[in-house]
Amino acid sequence: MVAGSGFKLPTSKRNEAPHFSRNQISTALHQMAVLLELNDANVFRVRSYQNGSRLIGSLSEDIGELVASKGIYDLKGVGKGLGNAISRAVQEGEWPEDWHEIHDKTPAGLIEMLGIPGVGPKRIKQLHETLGVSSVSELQAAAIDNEIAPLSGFGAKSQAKILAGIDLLARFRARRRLNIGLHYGETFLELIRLIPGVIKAELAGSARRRKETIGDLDIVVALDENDLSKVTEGILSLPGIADIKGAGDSKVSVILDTSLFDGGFSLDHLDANVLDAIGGAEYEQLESGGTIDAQVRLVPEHVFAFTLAYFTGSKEHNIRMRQRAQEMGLKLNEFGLMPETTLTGIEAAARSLPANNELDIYNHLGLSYVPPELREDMGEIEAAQSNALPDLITNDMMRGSLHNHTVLSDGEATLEQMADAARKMGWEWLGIADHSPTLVIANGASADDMLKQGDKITKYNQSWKDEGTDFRLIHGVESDILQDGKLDHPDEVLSKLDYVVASVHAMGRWRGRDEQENTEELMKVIDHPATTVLGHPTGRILQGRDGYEVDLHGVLEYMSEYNEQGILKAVELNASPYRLDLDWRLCKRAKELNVPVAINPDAHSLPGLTDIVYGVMTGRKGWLEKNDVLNTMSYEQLMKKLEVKA
Ligand code: DGT
Ligand code: CA
Ligand code: ZN
Repeated sequence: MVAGSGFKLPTSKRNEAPHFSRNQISTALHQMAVLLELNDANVFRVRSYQNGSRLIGSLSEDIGELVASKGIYDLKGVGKGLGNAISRAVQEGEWPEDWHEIHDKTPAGLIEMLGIPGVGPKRIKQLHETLGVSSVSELQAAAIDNEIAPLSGFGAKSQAKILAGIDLLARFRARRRLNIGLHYGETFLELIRLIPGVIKAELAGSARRRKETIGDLDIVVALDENDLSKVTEGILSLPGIADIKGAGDSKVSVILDTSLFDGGFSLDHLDANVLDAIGGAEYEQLESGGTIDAQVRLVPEHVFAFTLAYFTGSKEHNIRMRQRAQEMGLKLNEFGLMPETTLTGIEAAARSLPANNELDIYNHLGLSYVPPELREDMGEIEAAQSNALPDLITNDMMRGSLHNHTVLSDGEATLEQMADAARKMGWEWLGIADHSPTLVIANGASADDMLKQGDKITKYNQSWKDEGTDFRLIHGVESDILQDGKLDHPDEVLSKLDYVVASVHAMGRWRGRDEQENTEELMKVIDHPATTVLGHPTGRILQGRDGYEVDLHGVLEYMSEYNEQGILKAVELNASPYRLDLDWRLCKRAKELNVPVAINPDAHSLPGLTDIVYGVMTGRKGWLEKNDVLNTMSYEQLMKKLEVKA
């Protein structure tokens, strides 16, 4: 079980004061405030815990010193009683008896209900008292039976919102987006690597394979067997562990929460449209209270490569690998690659062929090394047999990107700031494609303003050329796809631009239609002479909403005909970790069809540009090589390609 399966008062892992960190105290106070509210406590009391939590959470001083100096009593709103409780917790590691009581008596289901976006303690208390619901599933049943709408202060709208919130919570709990999973995984991994006795440690599982969403984290650690208990203890005392699910000889299972991160958790940059699609501010609340499971496997160094390969998966890839081993009279598992033996587990491993790294394992099986991203049984085994694996793109091959926004539409940074940031990333060119007028919510720019932006770009490019600076801006637009596959802006305006990213934004219309209608309309868009790039082709928001129905195979085939004639029709791989659209499974298809892929961060801010890394990860997963993507081209090469229009 993840997120919000109940509150717990922390127990001290130290022999001396301070027994708890600033974060732990702040969290305990916050949780107490919630429990008090659920239990009908006096509002002033609730507020003092809330205040205390906020004040302590934002302290710059050390909590131990603040308690020792009695400064804790000077914090505004922290009364004597609360000050005493905090002091005792920090100095002696003990919590007040009534804090324990309230934790014990509050049903875990009510706390679980707090995880539903938009449902606070007050409403939960009311729902619990009037309808007797004590869990998320009971609440869901009540909403479906229309029992919530008639309650005072609720209504049909609130009821629908509760159902939507339950749905969001369920999706959020099941899997987490790649960027979030990696944030937890890499932070935890770095801490594990610092533990004395750890020889090496790597991320495995779907995170290492760069899947678009992650179920749980898998980490493999190599150690000397004599250090096993020391390392296990070291892992269990790391920050960020909300709960320990198990700790055996070779495996530690924990639940991580956001206290893993120094300075807390923030969603940083997020385009408003995307945020809206994943639940708005309530989504942010979900993430900051989120958790993720992590499995850490502890193995002797000579077994490490086998365990890493096994837990990297995928399961489908492993099955193929095991079959291949069998055909060679060998047995492959997480402990080794052995001639058939009756021994099992780690004992059998003593008979294993040696492997210092995964390359050795692949070579034993007559295969070339398969990069983790490709291990999905999507043809990689066959390719590894005949030395035909792709030479995958890397971050440092990227020379620019085409789809980015400025303050002219809904971006946060100016043209100058975006150009500057792109140059600092080592890029040679940057494409600016602000929104078109129909997209009012994204402050779409008028033709006039956009053409003025173009004049500015021409001027900057000239001055960079004059001073010998190897950087250029490229001027495009993100044109909304309108009714009947028409583009936003008159043709004569579009023809003045270097390129056009054509994107679906009116998702309602597209999601209300069938696959064939949508596919045909996209083909019309492709036919438009101005269309250069098909933006976020399905409109999906990972963990937010499904894309509209469309036959992308058909669309890609259609695009390939244009490319065959030398007319560029590229497909976007939107690099935002919320989209990763074109899906990696279809990147491979685009490559086979010679449809160029444009990896686009769709940046709405300076940090947004760095999302390119998720596009590169996904592109690698989709088998993309240097010549398959536009981002690896020089400015001159790209401009030459953009000049040819139908
Ligand atoms: P996830 O966590 O759902 O995002 O996906 P994975 O791929 O991380 O899957 P997970 O965590 O269940 O297991 C990690 C790897 O362990 C998986 O990719 C392959 C390996 N593995 C797990 N169970 C099996 C199994 O039953 N058979 C085989 N061959 N491999 C398995
Ligand atoms: Ca996993
Ligand atoms: Zn955009």
